[in-house]
Amino acid sequence: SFRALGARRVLVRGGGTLVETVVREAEAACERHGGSVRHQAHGDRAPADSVPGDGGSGDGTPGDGAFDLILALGRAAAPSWAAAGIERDGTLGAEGYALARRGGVTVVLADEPAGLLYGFFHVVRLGEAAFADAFAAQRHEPALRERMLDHWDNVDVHPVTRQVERGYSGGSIFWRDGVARGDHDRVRAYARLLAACGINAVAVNNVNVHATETRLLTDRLGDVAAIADLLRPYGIRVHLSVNFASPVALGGLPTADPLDEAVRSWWAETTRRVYASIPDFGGYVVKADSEGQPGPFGYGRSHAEGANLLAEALAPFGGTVHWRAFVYDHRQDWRDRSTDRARAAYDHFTPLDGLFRQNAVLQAKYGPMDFQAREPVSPVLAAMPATRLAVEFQATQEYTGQQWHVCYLGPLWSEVLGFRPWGPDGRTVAEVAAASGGALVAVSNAGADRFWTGHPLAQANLYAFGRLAWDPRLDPIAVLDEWITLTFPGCSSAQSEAGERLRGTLHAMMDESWRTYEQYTAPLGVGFMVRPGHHYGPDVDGYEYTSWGTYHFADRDGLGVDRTRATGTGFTGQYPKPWSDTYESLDQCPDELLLFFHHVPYTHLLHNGSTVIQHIYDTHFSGVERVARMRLAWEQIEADGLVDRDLFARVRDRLDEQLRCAREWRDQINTYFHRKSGISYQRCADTGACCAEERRPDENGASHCRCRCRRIFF
Ligand code: BDP
Repeated sequence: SFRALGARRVLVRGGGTLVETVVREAEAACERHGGSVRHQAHGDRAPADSVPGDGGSGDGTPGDGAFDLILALGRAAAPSWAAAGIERDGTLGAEGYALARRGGVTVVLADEPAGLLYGFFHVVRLGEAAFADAFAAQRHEPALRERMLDHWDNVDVHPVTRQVERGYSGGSIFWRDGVARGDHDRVRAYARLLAACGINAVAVNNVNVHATETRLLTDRLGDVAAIADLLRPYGIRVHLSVNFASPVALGGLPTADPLDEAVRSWWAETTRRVYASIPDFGGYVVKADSEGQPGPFGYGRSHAEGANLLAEALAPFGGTVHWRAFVYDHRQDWRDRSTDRARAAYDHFTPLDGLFRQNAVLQAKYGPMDFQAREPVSPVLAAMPATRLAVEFQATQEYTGQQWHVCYLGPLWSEVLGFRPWGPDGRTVAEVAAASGGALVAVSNAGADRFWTGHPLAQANLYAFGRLAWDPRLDPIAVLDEWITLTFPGCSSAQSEAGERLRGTLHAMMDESWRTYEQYTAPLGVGFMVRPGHHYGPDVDGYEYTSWGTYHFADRDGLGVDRTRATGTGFTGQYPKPWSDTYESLDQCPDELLLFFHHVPYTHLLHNGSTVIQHIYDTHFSGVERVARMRLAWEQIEADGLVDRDLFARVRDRLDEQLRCAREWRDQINTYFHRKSGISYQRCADTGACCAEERRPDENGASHCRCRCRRIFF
């Protein structure tokens, strides 16, 4: 929901589609409450009575003016700069804005329309605080110029992956049963939601491009253009996932070889037609030579040659190709430990650094495997200095509870974005992506569901993704707090105890929910102990003897994947120092990634003082306890009546399922490793109690056993 601006008097200066959006949004936010919006579409100056300062002391400082909020664009903003006390030094960029409050007037200034829109949403975020005390000018510009959501939506209902591949939000916003859904209000509302989060690009179809989806590029292009028309007023550009073999599938050519002249002309002409109907089309997304999708390898060509083919077609129109780095052999032999899926993206792509065209962006998942709850950061992101890079997250919770489990991913993403591959003095991943001219991308978690995301609390992931893409340095818990305030008006309207209780409950449930999920699922970074196919719930050996390259190698003596240079797959060597050495070293490797990098005995001692086996037992007990506490906490806020009844019930039902599923994880994982290792669960030597139940938090938020065994819990 958007907090109303109350009975404000708003002036919007400037013209064009996005400014009209600001006018409409401002009207919706304040008119209902007796406020008013005045729009001056043309001209450099406002009438004297409407400019702060003009109605004031006459010395150029803002007077009380006729408006509470002025949003002014470009030349039309000129009178407001000085009046608001904002230095006009340099430009604000395509999406930036300046914001100040002085003399009782809040002013948003931008050089370009998108900046005005984002500035407006900033005011909405601030709520009453935007109109309280004066504050000095602030400038805001996004760190990443492209902040994109990829929808894995099918147009047809696919026999296996259904309407939305890995979709947990009740169908697609755009498509239903083979045709465009045509629900324009819904798409418009979605655009508004995304713009308010800071997102400016959307790919509207699945990266696995099936038959009907392939045709979106040509005879079904009208459907895409219709979506583009609805997203455009909110500053969002449409992108399309395309099938690399389109020249064959659609053009009737005998080949899709990227070096073939006829293929190049086909892409050039097809792309020209796309731009004829969607002039601000963003570009293509391509999954090639991956999990059965066609690609340049089929023609003996490199991925740079493949990406450049499409980049060349898009270049005249300012479009970009997002080329996914998710390329690996999904038909491996599990007995052959010399192949390692984690190595694949680096091995394929780093030799191509510098060979991609300027409008090609290499899009790499944040980890080397596949969106697990815990993975090291992909080494590709530190090894392609001459390539534009996009970091890909998964807002849809394929491996993190499928929107049945509360799992706030802000802290995970923030860790990835803040990771420094070259050590404490080097750049962060976010800085690398930004400096390369790259992007931040997430697989969308939104759908036709009335709460957008199936689990209402999963909306926080959508919001956090947009906010962190705008500013990766934001504290994810502060971002969550923003989302809580915007989403549950009861938290802010009531300075009441009940409002504070609700806010506290949501934080208690969500702040640590990613770590809680990690606790009761696959341990210490090993990943993938999920049921094959749909990936929900535990199956320790589900993928162990398959061809997917996702193994834990547990036997009677120990578990984990040896990825060291000394004795393993050599994956640690793909990192620069210091991390290549840190991960290589059994002593230095962080506990949470131990089993990703090392095969160790069950009795291996962790830095936290526990053995691997005891840690597995303890975290699984404690993870379930935490979910039980979440469930209880939610139940307790019902009586306050600050949460919509349907929303309350939806969350409660999902917490029931989360608790059931967490117990299932605990019981299967703990039983499995008890049987494999033959080592029993250690009760506390002093009290005989279960340590997991006997915790005492220290000042760092870690919990210690009350007794002298000094076990630490996360
Ligand atoms: C995996 C998903 C699969 C996607 C693939 C991808 O299981 O559905 O197609 O990633 O990213 O996580 O292409």
